[in-house]
Amino acid sequence: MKVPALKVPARESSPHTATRIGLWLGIAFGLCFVTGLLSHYVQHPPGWFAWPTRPVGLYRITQGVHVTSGVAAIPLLLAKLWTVYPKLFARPLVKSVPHALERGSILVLLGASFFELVTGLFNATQNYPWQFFFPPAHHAVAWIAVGALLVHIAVKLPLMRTPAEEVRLSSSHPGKLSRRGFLLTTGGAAAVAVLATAGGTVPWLRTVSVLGTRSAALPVNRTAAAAGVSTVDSDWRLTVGSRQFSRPELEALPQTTAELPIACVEGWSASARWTGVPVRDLLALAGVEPGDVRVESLERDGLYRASTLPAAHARDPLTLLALEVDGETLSLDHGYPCRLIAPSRPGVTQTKWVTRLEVVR
Ligand SMILES: Nc1nc2c(c(=O)[nH]1)N[C@H]1C(S)=C(S)[C@@H](COP(=O)(O)O)O[C@H]1N2
Ligand SMILES: [Mo]
Repeated sequence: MKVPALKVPARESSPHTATRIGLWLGIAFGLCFVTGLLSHYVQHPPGWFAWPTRPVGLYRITQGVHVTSGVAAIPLLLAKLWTVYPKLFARPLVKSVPHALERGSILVLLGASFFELVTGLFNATQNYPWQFFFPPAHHAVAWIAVGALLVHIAVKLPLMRTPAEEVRLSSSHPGKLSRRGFLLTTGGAAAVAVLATAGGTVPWLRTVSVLGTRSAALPVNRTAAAAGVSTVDSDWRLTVGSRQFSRPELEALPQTTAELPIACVEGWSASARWTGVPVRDLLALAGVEPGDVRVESLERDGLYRASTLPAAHARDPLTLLALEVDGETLSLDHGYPCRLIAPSRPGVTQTKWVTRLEVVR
């Protein structure tokens, strides 16, 4: 349909602004989706997936991008909605098949996007109302959102190439929002999002440092008390294959010290200087060939009581069974008597209170 171009008053939000925001939103969604998928595959690696052990802060970077792009997408999505909302209620509701597709895709896209951004935000603020349900749901709905986004873009692409149409749609906005007012709205929403993730959460949560909190100390994710590891018996031993090591025996082995981050999936990360025995040395001492290594903790039944170290990480000389952090014996909360710390791994897999290493494959 050919529509004559209309003059857009200078104060009105221009199609240029709407397209710009759409583009930024697309970039934020793209970054968030790709880094989210990476995080999913790192935690549940399919056979074809290999995650490098270097740089040591790789997961810290990808997950930081994931959480930041997700938080940034919230005000961008609201801004995008603001620029197009009259269209959402335009009649007739359905004009043609492509039009119905476009409307349907927008509805799905909006629902899925809000679900992702809101549940993600809750998770980033260390709220766990979805303890068991969150990761698979967040992952599945991401695919739905991306599917709807692709349909939306495919249907919209011919339209985007017709400036007249864009101008007509945009100039029908009744709000007569100035560019300045619009930017203020977007900025205000961004500030709210940032406050909700960082400042707003700190007073509610005693035990953890959250996204945006620049605390020098290393946060504790799950305390020993919460994990039910209140004391460690003096007869504690680390079992590696058929060998057993007491803590003094581990201390007597050659130690490696490395600066490595803990990068929690929820977005916070902190670097520390860890000292301990490389896992590959322990496997060698026990006479077992390195492979994927199951790491078990003293914890009875927590979600993260055990993890599996991929073979590449098990072989890496910086993958440690740490005994000390920043020159001090590990505290019980940080995983005493020993905890796993490996380069470029999600925090959930940095198992604390380790009791057994077993090559599983
Ligand atoms: N056994 C055990 N280890 C665990 C966890 C857990 O719940 N149980 N939480 C993990 C998570 S989610 C993170 S982010 C890191 C945090 O380590 P920290 O508490 O020493 O900072 O520990 C990991 N190790
Ligand atoms: Mo975590």
